[in-house]
Amino acid sequence: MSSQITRTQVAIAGAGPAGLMLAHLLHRAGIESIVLELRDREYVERRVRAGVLEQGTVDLLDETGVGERMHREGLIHRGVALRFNGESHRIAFDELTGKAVTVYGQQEVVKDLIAARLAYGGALHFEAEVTGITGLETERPTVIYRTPNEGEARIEADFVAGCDGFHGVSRGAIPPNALQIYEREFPFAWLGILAESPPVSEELIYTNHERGFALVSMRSPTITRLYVQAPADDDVGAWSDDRFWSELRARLGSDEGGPDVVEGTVLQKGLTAMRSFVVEPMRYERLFLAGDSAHIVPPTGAKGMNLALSDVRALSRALDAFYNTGRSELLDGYSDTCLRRVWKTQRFSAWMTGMLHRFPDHTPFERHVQLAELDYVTSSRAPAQSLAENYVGLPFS
Ligand code: FAS
Ligand code: PHB
Repeated sequence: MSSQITRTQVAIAGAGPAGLMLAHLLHRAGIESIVLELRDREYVERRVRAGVLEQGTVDLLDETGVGERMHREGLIHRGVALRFNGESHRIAFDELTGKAVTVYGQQEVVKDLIAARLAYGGALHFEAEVTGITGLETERPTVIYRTPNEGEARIEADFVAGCDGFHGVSRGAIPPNALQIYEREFPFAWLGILAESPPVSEELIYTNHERGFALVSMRSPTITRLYVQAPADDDVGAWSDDRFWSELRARLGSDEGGPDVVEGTVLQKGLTAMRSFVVEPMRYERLFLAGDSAHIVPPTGAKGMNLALSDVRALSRALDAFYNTGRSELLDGYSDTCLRRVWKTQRFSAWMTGMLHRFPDHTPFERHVQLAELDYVTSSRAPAQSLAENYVGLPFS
């Protein structure tokens, strides 16, 4: 069992969007880092998750030289539709904000970042499970990890970035009395499929139907990404392909003149829990949390990945200032800077989730208020513009 010690400037736990983008940004600032990823490359490149990139995310990929395939294969969307009471209502992003979003799967962003990292020989270790982080109160914290071939090994670094997601270990390395956790569980989940079939519509449709929420999205002109609201404790095995297609058609009103659905081969099916979670602060001594290790939003606002990337954009700037000018104010302000955006994103995601889903404990009064909210948002410019400016992405601080 070797216990080699490697030294670097920044040790990064996790090779999801946050960890990979952070490593990429640090490399461009001349800062050395090592990325440790639990899974193998194929797993992380095939993991189907988010699909919508804010304008700021598109700009970040462009500015850092990893946006070429996104522009070639991504789909620019200038609006979404909200559907309720049997009618669809378009929210025109371009008219209301002058911006758009780009539909490009998270796994594609991950592939592009991995390719860039490997192209310049950046340290990126797959099947490297971080098992512990020690010495956070010292100037040389240590990340302990293990790989199938080498066994246990250690990395000593100036700083550690916890980009290992909600189920990672970095958040747990912080003493519980140093953290405040805020969370909310929603009483439902999303049952999502990826299918080989033409998109139901050119733009996304968020539907609030008596039977429940549904969302039609896509990944390409031949691959759709579709979701229906399901009970929080539901079992994916209870959803045959036929049951999913039938439920989606019912919620879209396909047989009553609503959007039609072309069924296809289901490539992936999964249940995503709906929760809001925030940990404060996002820093403990030499450890900085970024992305899902620090916060989770319900995916109704299409924010999870975008928020992760805005965290590491702030963290990379703070580390750049520290290493290249000796100033640590941005590092000291990292948590507050990120949390301002995190809480505004939590607000928007909770609002979208509350407006679009059927809540089992809603009274008839609350149901009427919910439908009135949808009516107001789709018939008045002010609330429509508020939705649009949040959906395309608030400006970075
Ligand atoms: P990630 O979870 O993406 O990455 C963390 C990485 O750390 C993973 O690769 C993991 O393998 C690794 N890791 C974990 N423990 C480790 C350890 N001990 N050692 C080393 N590595 C470790 N967002 C949306 O906007 N829209 C969606 O539709 C959507 N769907 C989702 C579906 C699911 C099932 C999940 C879980 C999330 C979904 N999200 C969605 C949110 C998602 O996109 C996240 O916001 C995004 O992946 C956040 O990126 P990271 O912070 O990098 O975390
Ligand atoms: C997706 O395409 O996966 C997607 C789009 C919008 C959301 C959530 C997920 O709000």
